[in-house]
Amino acid sequence: MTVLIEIKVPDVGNIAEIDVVEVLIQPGDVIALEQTVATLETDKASMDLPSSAAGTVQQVYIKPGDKVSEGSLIATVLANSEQAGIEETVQQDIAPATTPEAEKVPEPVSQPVKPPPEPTAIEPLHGPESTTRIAHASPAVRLFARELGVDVANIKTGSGRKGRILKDDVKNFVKKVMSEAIVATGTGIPGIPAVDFSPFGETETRKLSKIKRLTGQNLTRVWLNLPLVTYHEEADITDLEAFRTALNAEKAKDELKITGLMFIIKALVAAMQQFPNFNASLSADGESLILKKYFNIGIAVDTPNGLVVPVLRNVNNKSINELAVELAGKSEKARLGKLLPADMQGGCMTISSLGGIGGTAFTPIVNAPEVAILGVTRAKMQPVWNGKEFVPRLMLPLDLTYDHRVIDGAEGARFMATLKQNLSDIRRLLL
Ligand code: CAO
Repeated sequence: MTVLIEIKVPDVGNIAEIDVVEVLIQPGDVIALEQTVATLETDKASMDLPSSAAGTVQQVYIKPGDKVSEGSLIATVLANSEQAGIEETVQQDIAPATTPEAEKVPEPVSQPVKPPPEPTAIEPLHGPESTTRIAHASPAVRLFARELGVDVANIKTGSGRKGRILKDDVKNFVKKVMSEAIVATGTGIPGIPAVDFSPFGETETRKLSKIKRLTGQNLTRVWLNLPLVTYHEEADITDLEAFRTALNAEKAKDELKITGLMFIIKALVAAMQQFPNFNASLSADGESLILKKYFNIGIAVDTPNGLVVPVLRNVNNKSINELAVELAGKSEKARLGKLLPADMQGGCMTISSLGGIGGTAFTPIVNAPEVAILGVTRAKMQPVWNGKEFVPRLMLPLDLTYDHRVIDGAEGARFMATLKQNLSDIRRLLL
């Protein structure tokens, strides 16, 4: 015996209007029990509406774009009562279909539509774009996406009808993310995409030196891990320069000349002695500060193969002349590529001096686990107001970059004020 079954919108909670996104059946279709007949969507969820009977579709009452609510008639299905697995009882409270086609068939019988699976809540959306965007995807596709850890809201366009997201779109999204991850820096930050420069002109590709590659990795790691602040200051080194020139004038022609850097090293160590936080490293867990009782200074040296940082040890116990000889030896070794790993270990703070080249200021990157680095650029004569008049003074620009987890802004400023005083009046180094 055949019966006419009405498929209606089941209880979906107190939702007044549900959008019909897709209708998947038409009159004459033979459908199976639980087969999806339509996809409905609220502003929070998307759901597939399953058929409550197997049989032949007689009439479809909805089209995409319609608004329906609980109890709305979706379709009628002519079913064999055994096939449909239902009791042949007519439900009085359900209005029969009134179309001529419906009138031709035996008395309509209905059965409460089996509720569809729990509506799939749209996952928390990520990114500025996705917060206002509702992804159109069936629960099956959403489930598939969830199994792969994909938030469908992050898939911008689907290849289905009206931009509907299909399984293939999820697969393609995963492929894209995976390929981007390969070029990423390892921090979840997308890498810089490869660019074909050939349309713009001739190019030549040169392999980076090992030093450059390793330095690059280290600098990137520091840049991404440390909250860095750079503070700029100027020291009046007019008197220091006069003293240095006089000292060098006393030296024999073949004797090693002293550059201002040796005084900067000494003045820096004196400031570190006064501010122990600068002679420290943060423990790996970030819970404690390891304070050092020795004063080793790394000096950034420019070599044909890239930047290296030999370390001058126990600077507090060495004279300016001794430091000059040691740095000359180590920078020569560095330029010849003959530094040993031990020559570059154990630094407490680093100086990067570009003064021999030029510059007015720059922002050096801390050589972690050290907590600060001092940058130096070219000293120049400037008019300085002494309270009565402008006088020409030799001013040295200094740049201090520090790890803000360890050094507070005020502490950084005080440290630099002390360094400035030490350089402006080197008699202070005797104190
Ligand atoms: N202001 C004015 N003149 C300066 C100066 C400054 N701040 N610093 C150096 N000079 C002068 C020196 O007095 C010297 O002058 P003379 O030729 O008249 O004697 C000349 O510049 C060259 O000095 P130098 O650079 O050879 O010597 P130094 O002791 O100052 O520096 C070293 C030694 C090894 C630090 C340096 O040679 C070097 O490699 N610097 C580059 C460091 C670098 O690349 N840092 C960048 C790292 S961050 O990416």
